[in-house]
Amino acid sequence: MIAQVVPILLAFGSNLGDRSGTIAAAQRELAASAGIIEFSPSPLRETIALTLDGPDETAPRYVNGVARATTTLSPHQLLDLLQAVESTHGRTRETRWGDRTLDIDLILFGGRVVQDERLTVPHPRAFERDFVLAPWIALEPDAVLMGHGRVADLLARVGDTTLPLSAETEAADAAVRETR
Ligand code: A4P
Ligand code: MG
Repeated sequence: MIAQVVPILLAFGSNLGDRSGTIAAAQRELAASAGIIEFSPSPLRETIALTLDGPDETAPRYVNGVARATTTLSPHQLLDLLQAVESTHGRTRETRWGDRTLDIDLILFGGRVVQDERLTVPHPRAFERDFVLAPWIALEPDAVLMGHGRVADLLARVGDTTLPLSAETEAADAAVRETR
């Protein structure tokens, strides 16, 4: 049987350590993984931490990006792979929406709807998050989020507070990289 190749959208976030280096390494690992065929990452953006109490300017800023890919994996096999890559990069889970070295979310899995105790796809909060929508539109200007419409319209509605990576961000991440 020939495995079906499904287009997916992944979202990456990091606000601890070498944020941009961690995301780039995770993307290289995923692109080279069995069951991942094509892989195209978006530019990265610097974003204000969204916590359970709302945006927190005092929390470490995130670096966020998305990637388009195609896969022959099932949604749950893909989630296992994403969580394995998160673990490789020191992801721990203490607080929901807490600071993290690496978070990888599955935003879309073809046109599939998945709803069980481990996985909700399409990602239920992507439509209201500038840190997902802004890098996505940079990669795919005509993107549509299943169930919510054009990404450009969604981003206009929520407002874009994301920034391009600054020289300071790149320098701070590089400084962490050198201490490894
Ligand atoms: N899970 C269910 N559906 C999915 C999916 N579509 N993709 C389950 C990935 N995982 C999914 O996730 C908790 C559980 O969600 C997983 O075990 C998986 O089975 P987690 O990564 O352990 O915890 P989390 O990320 O803290 O929780 P949650 O609710 O997924 O958080 P979000 O919605 O991902 O938000 N601020 C900025 N600026 N940038 C960010 O990237 N990210 C978050 C996390 C909060 N604030 C942020 C950012
Ligand atoms: Mg997550």
